[in-house]
Amino acid sequence: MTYRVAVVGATGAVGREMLSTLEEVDFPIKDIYAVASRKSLGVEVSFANRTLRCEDLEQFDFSKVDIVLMSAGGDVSKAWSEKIGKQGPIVIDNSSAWRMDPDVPLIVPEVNPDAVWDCKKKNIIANPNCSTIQMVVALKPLHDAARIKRVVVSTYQSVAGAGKAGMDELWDQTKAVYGLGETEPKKFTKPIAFNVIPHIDVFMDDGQTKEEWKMKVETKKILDPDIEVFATCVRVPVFVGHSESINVEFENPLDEAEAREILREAPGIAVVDKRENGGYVTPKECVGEFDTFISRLRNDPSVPNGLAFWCVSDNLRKGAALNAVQIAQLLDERGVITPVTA
Ligand code: 11C
Repeated sequence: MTYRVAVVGATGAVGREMLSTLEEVDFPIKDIYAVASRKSLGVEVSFANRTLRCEDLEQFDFSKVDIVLMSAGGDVSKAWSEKIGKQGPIVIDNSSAWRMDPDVPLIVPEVNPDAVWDCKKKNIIANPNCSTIQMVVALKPLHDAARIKRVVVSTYQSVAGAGKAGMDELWDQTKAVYGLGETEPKKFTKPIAFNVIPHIDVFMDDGQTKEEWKMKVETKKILDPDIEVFATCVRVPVFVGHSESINVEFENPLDEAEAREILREAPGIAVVDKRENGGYVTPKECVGEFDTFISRLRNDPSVPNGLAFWCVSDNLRKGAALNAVQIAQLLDERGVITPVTA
């Protein structure tokens, strides 16, 4: 079985990662199309050893594809995903537009693959927020073992989460320290170079930010509505790779040694936890990797059945493009779509 795939938002950081990840995992592709807004018409992007010319989203005939990987932002997705789904293909959308829609499954393949069948109502599957994805990959096997009651998480999120503009701003402000480049914050609210900013996405009425809210509601939808999550999300001057300090309170006892063994066996996870200088993973080392890395595992004796760990992942890969491509692989493995070209 081979599929006709369109990547919408193909010129963006995640769109390009989607194309390279499709190639890397050797997704069975019959035809591939790069689609973008009119201003990117004709822009060339690479796929395997080919060059694709971007086609105009407004003019593209979506009835000729089976799967659409969409990374064009929430507004474009709101305007287009449902219309595209009605033309036949399944849209795997990377924005927050559809995540909490009860008729749209929110999927991390290691955690809730069976939800894939729920995509038929709108032909849309939502890709979760990057900071949620890496956390639930780590929480799922632990929840199966000892039932999680509550999670307290603090994030250290890279500027790649804010797109190319975020990466450019860190680069420019860093150069400005040496007298080159701009210092003025544009994408972020305060200088990001040599600083940390405890604010991602908009503020909500209760004082939490939307990024913090997303970690809570998305974890409930993907993993278990009974799990309580409290998040503090922070932007740090790292180009790519989100890190998280996660504290978990379980219903039942789970020793750190048991947890380590469970995580070692779990899909999509690599445990690097040596309790010596450098025996842990930092975001720099996870760039380009597919796994979510777990380090610094230890019992947390300050609460009953507490466990703490450090969790790092490439936010453009597992946090976005790779998870979307793994959802496409799930559609293939489970036979959810039958391509016309089969
Ligand atoms: C960030 N997590 O690091 C965000 C980026 O809801 O898909 C992704 C936002 C989203 O800024």
